[in-house]
Amino acid sequence: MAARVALFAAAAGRLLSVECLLLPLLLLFSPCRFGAAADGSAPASPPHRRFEYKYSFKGPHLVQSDGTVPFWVHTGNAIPSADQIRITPSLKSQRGSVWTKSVSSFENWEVQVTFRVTGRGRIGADGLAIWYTSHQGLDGNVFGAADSWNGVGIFFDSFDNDGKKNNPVIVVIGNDGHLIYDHQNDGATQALASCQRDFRNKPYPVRAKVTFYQNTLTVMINNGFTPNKEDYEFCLKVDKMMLPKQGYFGISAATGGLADDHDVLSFLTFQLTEPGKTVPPPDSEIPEMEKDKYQEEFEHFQQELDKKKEEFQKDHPDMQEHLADDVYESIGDRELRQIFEGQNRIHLEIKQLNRQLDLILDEQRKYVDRITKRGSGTMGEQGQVTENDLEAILKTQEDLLTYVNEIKNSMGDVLKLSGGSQHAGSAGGLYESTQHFSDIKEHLHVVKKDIENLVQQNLPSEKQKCADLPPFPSCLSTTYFFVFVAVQTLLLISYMMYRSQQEAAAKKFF
Ligand SMILES: [Ca+2]
Ligand SMILES: [Ca+2]
Repeated sequence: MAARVALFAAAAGRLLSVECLLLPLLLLFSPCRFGAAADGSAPASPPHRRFEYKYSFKGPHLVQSDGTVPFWVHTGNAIPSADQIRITPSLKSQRGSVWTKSVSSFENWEVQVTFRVTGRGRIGADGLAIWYTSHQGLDGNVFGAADSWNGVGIFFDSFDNDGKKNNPVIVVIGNDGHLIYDHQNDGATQALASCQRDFRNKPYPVRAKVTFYQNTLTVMINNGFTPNKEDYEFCLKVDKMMLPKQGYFGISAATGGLADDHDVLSFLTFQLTEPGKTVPPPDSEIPEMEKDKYQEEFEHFQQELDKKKEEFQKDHPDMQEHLADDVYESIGDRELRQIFEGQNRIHLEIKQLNRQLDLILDEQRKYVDRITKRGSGTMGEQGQVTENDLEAILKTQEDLLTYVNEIKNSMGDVLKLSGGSQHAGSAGGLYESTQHFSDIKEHLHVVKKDIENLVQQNLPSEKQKCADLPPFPSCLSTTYFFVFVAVQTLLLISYMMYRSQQEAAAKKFF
C-alpha cells in the first residue's frame, strides 16, 4: 500500500536520512516535500480555516438519544453525556477512546481539544492522548489506544513511569506502524518533542491547540488557570513532520493503579488551506451514499413522527390537534406572545406602583387624623395636657406680643429718626432745637426736684440749728441788714471816688 509508505511520521534529521536510504520509494515524495517545508518561511497571511463538523464534537447536545455521538464512535469505558465525553472514570485499569467515523484527507489541519483531568490523588494516571492516525486505534495499551499506530500521538502523560520526576508531561511521538511505545520510560527516547506542563486539577478546562500546517506540528496549551479561552502558550513544535494523507482523529485515555477522570468537553477540527490555494468544496467531503443514508433516516423519522401523531390523536380524541400546536409556535405566535408578556410586565409594574401610592396615601391620612385630634383638644383623658399646652401657647403668644410691641416701638423710633434725617435738610435745626428744649426741660425738672428736696431738708434743719447756734449772727434782723448794706455801699462809693481822683492827678502830673 503506497499510502503506508508515505504515511510515516519522522522529524529528527538522523532518522530521516536513514529512512531515505532504506526506502527508495520515499524519494518520490519526501525529500522534496521536506525541503519545501524546511525552506518555507511563515506565510504573511494566515491560512483559510474551515470548521469541519464531521470531525468535531461539542456540548451541550453532544450525545444522541441512543447514547452515541454523531459522526464519532466510542469504545471501552468511554461514557458520552450531553456536555462531555468521560473517556475514563477515575477507577483502576480503565481505558476508553473516541474516534471519527470517517477518514479525513486534509493537507493541513488544526484541532482544539478542551479537557479536564481530575483526581483526588496528588499523582494521577495514566493520561490522555490526541491522535491522528491512518486507522482507528480502537483498543490498546497506549493510553487506551492501539500500539504500532501510523501517524502521530500527542500524549498528556500524568504518571512518571521512569521516575525522573518529569511528569505530567506533553510528548509527541510519531510512528510509521513499526514503533512499539516504550511505556516504562514514558517514551523518552521516542519523543519528537515534549514540554512539561501540569494539566491535572485545574480551575478551568485545559485547552490544547494542535496545528499541522506546512509539515510543521505545533502544540499550544491553555493551562486552565483563567477562563480566557484564547490564553494559549507555546508548548512544542516538530518541523519536517510527515503524516498520513488520510487519517482519523481520535482521543483516548487510560488509568492504572492510580486513576483520574479524563473528560473531554469538546474536540473541534478545522481544515486549513494555504493562502492562494483553492478551498475544497465542503460537500465533496460527504459521499453521496452517506447523504442518501441521512436523507433516508430523516424521512424515516418524519414518517414515524406522523404515525405516532395519528396514533396519539386516535387514543386522545379530546385533545385533537391542539396539543401539537401548543408545543410548537409560529414566528407570529412568538411575537404576539412576547408582546403579551411585555404588556403583562408593564401591567404588573403599574399595579405595584398603584399599591405603593395607596400605602403612602393611607399613611398621610393617618397623620392628618392625629393632628386634627390634637388640635380639637378632645375632652378625654388628655384634657389637662391640652390645657397646659394652651397656657404655654398663650404665654408664648403674650411674650411674642410684647416682643412685637418692642419691635414696633423701636421701629417707630427708627422711623422718627429717619423722618428727622429726611427733614434735616429742609427744617434745619428743628430736631436739634426740640431736643435742646427737652434737655433744658429735663434739667429744669432736675433743678426743681433738687430745690424741693433742699426746701424739705432745710425746713426741719433750720429749727435744729437755731436751737444750737448763738441767736445773734443767725437771727439777723432786716434793719441791721439794711444798715450794713448802706454802710458798705457808702464805703464802696467813697473808694471809687478816691480812685478816680488819684487817676486824674496822675494824668495831670504826666
Ligand atoms: Ca507515563
Ligand atoms: Ca517520566
